[in-house]
Amino acid sequence: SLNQVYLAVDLGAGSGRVIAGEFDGERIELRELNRFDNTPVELPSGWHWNITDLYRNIVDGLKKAGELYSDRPISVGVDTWGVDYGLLDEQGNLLGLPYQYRDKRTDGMMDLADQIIGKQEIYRATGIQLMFFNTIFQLLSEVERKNPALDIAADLLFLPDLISYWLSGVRSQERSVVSTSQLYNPIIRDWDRDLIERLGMPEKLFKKISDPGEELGPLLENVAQKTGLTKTKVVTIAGHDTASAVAAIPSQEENPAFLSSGTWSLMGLDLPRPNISDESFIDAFTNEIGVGHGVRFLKNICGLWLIQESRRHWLANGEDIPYSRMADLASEAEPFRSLIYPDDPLFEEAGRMPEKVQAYCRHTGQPIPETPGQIIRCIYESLALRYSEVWQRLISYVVKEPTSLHIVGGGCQDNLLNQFAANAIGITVKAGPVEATGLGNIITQMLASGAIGSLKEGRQVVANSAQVKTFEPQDPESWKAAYQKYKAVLASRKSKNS
Ligand code: LFR
Repeated sequence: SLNQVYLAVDLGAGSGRVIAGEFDGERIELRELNRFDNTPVELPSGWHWNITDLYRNIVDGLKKAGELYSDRPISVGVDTWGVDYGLLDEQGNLLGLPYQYRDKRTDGMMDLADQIIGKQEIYRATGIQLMFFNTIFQLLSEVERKNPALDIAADLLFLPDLISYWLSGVRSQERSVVSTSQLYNPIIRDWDRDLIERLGMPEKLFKKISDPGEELGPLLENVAQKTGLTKTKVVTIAGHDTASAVAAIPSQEENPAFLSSGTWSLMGLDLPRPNISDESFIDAFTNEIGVGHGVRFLKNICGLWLIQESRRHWLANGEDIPYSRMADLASEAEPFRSLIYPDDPLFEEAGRMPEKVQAYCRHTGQPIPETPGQIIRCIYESLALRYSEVWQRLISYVVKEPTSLHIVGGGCQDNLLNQFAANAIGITVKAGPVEATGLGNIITQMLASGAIGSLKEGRQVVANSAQVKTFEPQDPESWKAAYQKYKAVLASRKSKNS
């Protein structure tokens, strides 16, 4: 019987992993080969990813694959978060450490781009919601400060492209992650040369775009030697992690609704073509590109970032609260005591998250959450209410309201948050798979190898492979009342800020 092995490298903003997927013709069985923290570093130049440490961990994971499977793995694909990139000179030398997207060098850049081009025009060209960290604003800051790296750069590689280059020696710009740059036009299916030129960016950096499922080449000699993976090919997949996660929604519906839950909560619909209108601009919905030009019509919601950062803060102050314990603490706390708007700019930057939550509550005249349990509960409930708010806008774009919401990714292990999401939205939540991104990465490699014939088939394989848990909405009256309270808090924040 069939027994194929594929390898997936999946880097998230909080942690990375290398996994193997064994495909038996029906199901994929996953095996984690290496898991490691991803901790950015602050240098005098700003916040950067520790990219060489990540790379070393990736090679360690591949070594493990070689030990387990010798030269059997067919291919390896790399996905990471979006928007971030490295610049390379002609010889392939990296010109400076890639920046972490929350680095403050983008301050003021959205306003500048607004003056040069206009926000709505940028949206019309790209279909991407304007977020301060998009590549367009990062690069504009480099243009503005006349970073000499731009003069000698021959290539701009997004992080999945960069890792794939280090593994294969082949440089490419893959479409899904390219689409997160906000310099890509999904209608003409190419870079928006007009935007690039008007913003003074070096045009030579924007090359022919590759698609998910293309072969880049064998592993470079040094990697093949170290790992024993002498026959494994590096292929492009949907290098943007969210694109890979959405490829793996375990559904046979045409336009399933999803919430990809990790550092971010990405809520949206899988659509066949972009939906770019004045309305979607005002609602700030994005149109990112997936496998086979599929469109993720979604909005970024500040997701478990608030929880991750709170945990990090408590840990630094000597209190280690594991994620598993957090849900218990939250369940014991009083419901709907205080609420926040999770996407308030106050929470964008790293650091002192519990204090920021308290400050928000103080500012809006609510009881101040004191204990970790109260703070976590406040974050969970507020997130769920924000989900509901975004959902109501989202479904206004489709004729037929989806009958369920698929929550996938690491965050779907959180049963309490899944239940709150079902309650707040009033819809059936289907939670799983946890490793959607890795599975989406692998089924795209299976498309490339010919093991499956379509994305739909791939989703069936995922459905065969994954554990999916269902959550039905409960307690509609309290959640309706809570939603009113949430809206009142938002209004009070607004009036106090203006
Ligand atoms: C999730 C994600 C989001 C993107 C954000 C920044 O990991 O890729 O889709 O908006 O990170 O790149």
